[in-house]
Amino acid sequence: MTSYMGQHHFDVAPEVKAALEHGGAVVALESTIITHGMPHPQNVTTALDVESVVRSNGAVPATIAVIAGRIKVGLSRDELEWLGTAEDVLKLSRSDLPYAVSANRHGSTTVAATMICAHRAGLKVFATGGIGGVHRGVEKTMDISADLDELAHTPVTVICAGAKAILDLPRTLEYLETRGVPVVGYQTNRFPAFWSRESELPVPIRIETPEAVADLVTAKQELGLNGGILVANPVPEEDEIPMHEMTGFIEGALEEARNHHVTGKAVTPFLLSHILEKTGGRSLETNIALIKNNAALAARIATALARRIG
Ligand code: PSU
Ligand code: MN
Repeated sequence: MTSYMGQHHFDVAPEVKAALEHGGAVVALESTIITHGMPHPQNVTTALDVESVVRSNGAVPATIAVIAGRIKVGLSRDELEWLGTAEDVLKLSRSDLPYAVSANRHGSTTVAATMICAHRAGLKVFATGGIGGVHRGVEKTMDISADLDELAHTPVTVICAGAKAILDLPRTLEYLETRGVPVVGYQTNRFPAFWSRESELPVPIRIETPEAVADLVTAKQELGLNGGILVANPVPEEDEIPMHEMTGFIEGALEEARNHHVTGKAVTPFLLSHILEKTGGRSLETNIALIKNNAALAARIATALARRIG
């Protein structure tokens, strides 16, 4: 395999290494969703199911996390299960990653940190649930997820179900446009809102097939334009919670967060678990369904890309 910066901090799983060496399709998966996004045991079963969805769509999964300061690209089943209940696991974004490495800490990687590690190891496609974005009330808090700047910098294609509807979606899209990130609606004209298939926002680019997404990735690279691409893939119809049903839950969660003075990194996990409780678990079912749906599409895009590169 080609060498890359900071390589001695990485442990790439043998199966992932072999796939990369043969120009095979690999899909990166994040781990914050396991440690901070879902309760146990659904976090572990979902992580394992998502890996099998990637496999059944022709690619090798590589879940990324930091264990005792080592950046793991591809977790074993034991590591994944351990992560599902482990304590003292930091939520790592770009700003936290070097500390977790230097201090031999455990950490789960957000979209931003997963993109960095994936890119270093040579992975080009990454599936997640929903990216972080511009938070509502940004005029007061300045809370903008580092996921957005990472998309501007790092050449990885991220497949998501849009941004979580707890965010300020119009500002999230504006920010991505400013930072030069192509935002693709996969078979949709509207930016999906995570639990719901549609927001009222038009999506800048509509693409119909994994091959056409691979064409876009290739053209961006050929033009020497840095940074990633965001592919927004709506949750399947039978699993969605329509926006008008979500609005009340979202507003309730935001108010609770304000009452509890929740700030910084804790905001997203707090809102997700509050919504899970108030929807009686329905939001979790939707979350699980959309991640699997994204994993399948990511594997098909990775396969289309591998065919032309490999
Ligand atoms: N999507 C989910 N659940 C999650 C996240 C995304 O379905 O837990 C995580 C991702 O790791 C994302 C992070 O990068 O939330 C964003 O956190 P913040 O808003 O603090 O940047
Ligand atoms: Mn934040």
